[in-house]
Amino acid sequence: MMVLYNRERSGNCYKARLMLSLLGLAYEKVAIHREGKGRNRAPEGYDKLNPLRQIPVLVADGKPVWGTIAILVYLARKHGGERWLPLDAEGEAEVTQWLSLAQNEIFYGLGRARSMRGQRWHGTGTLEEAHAVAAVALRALESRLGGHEWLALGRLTIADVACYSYAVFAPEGGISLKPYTGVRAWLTRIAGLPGYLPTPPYDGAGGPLVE
Ligand SMILES: N[C@@H](CCC(=O)N[C@@H](CS)C(=O)NCC(=O)O)C(=O)O
Repeated sequence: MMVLYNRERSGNCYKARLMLSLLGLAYEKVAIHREGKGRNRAPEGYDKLNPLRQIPVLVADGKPVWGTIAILVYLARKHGGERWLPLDAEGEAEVTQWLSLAQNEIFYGLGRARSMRGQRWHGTGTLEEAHAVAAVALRALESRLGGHEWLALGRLTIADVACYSYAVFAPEGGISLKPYTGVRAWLTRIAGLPGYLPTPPYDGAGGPLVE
C-alpha cells in the first residue's frame, strides 16, 4: 500500500491526493503537523524520506518520492499512462511548461499569498509582492484557458492537477478570480471530474474570503 506523508490543508499535499483520487488509487496517510511558523514537526529520520523535510512525500514499493511534481510524474507514469503525461518530446514539453508555472509563479504568487494571510509563511517577501506574482500566474493561465478547456494537449493531464491547487485557493490569499473567466470555467470543469476530491475547507485564518 502506498503511504502519503500529508497535511490536509497543504496545497501541495492536496495536489498529490487529488491525483491519487482521480486515478482511483488506494493509499494510507501519515499526518505531519506544523511546529512554529509553517515548519514541519516531522518524525525522527524523516530527512531520509525528504532531505528538505517537507511534505508531501509518497512512499511506493518502499521507495520515497519527494516533491509534488515528482509525485505527479511518478503516478502518471506508473498508473496513468500516456494520457496524463505523454512520452513524445513535444507533448511532454507542453505539459512540463505548466508544471514549471505551478512550481514558480503559482506557488510563489498564489500559494505564498495564501500562506502569508494564514500566518504560515516562513520565507521571504511581502503580501504585495506575492499578489504581483499571482497576477502574472493568473494572466498566464487565462491566456490559455480563455480559449481552451485544458492547459495542455487538449485534454486533462498532470498540468491541470499541478496548477489547480493554489489557483482554486486564490480567494484564501485575498485574490479575486472574478476577472479570470477562463480560469473559473476550468476550475468548475475540474471539480466535475469523476474521482474529483473536494478541496479542504477554509480554516478562516486569513480573514474573510475575497469574492
Ligand atoms: N517544492 C516542494 C514544496 C513543498 C512545500 O513547500 N511543502 C510545505 C507544505 S505545503 C512544507 O512542507 N513546509 C514546511 C517546510 O518548508 O519546512 C514541493 O513541490 O513538494
